[in-house]
Amino acid sequence: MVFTGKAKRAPDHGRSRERRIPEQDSTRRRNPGFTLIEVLISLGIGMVVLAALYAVFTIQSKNFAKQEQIGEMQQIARTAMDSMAREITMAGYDPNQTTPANAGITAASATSLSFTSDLNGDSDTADANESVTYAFDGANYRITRNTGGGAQPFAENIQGLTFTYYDAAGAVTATAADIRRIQISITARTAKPDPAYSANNGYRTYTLTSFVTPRNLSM
Ligand SMILES: [Ca+2]
Repeated sequence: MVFTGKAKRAPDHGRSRERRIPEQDSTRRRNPGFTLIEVLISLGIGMVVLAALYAVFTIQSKNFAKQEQIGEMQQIARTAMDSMAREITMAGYDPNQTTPANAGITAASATSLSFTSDLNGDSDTADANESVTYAFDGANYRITRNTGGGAQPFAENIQGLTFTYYDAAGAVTATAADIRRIQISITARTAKPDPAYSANNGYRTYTLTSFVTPRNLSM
């Protein structure tokens, strides 16, 4: 009987525990989720974070586009300078001295240079690329190259091209026959204006200067 009595009490303890669980559930029901204000605040914070991320992305995107434009501009200037300097170095090349082609500089101004060479050594300057004119086309922002078939675009997005000529004594000269050394100055500009850049109507520029001494001109 004693055992039975204890046995009856044990289930009682079990019931009292079972009663606590529903009490805990009812406590949870008092906080069923987020209130409207909490949701609105969370959304507001989310929007602020998104706006900040978008701002950072926009700045980086603009910066990348700017760097890309600057890189392209510098590349154009360097390529144009390399190519021009290499060809101008050949001005006056006249290998057949028995019957010379009389190659040399034929016209020289601040924005244009014409020269001849006898590249194939047949005593004339009438073959391909033997008579060349480089000129600045300011209206179209480009350098043109003319080998007899008309001026062709040589480099685009160019804001300036300046030739300066020096004689054997190192003095500036305008006489074609006296020219021994040529200074080439190319100013390239970005393909598109940047609204964030106030100078020069938004076009950034890059200037390259190089000296060429065509050794055949002294002969
Ligand atoms: Ca020739």
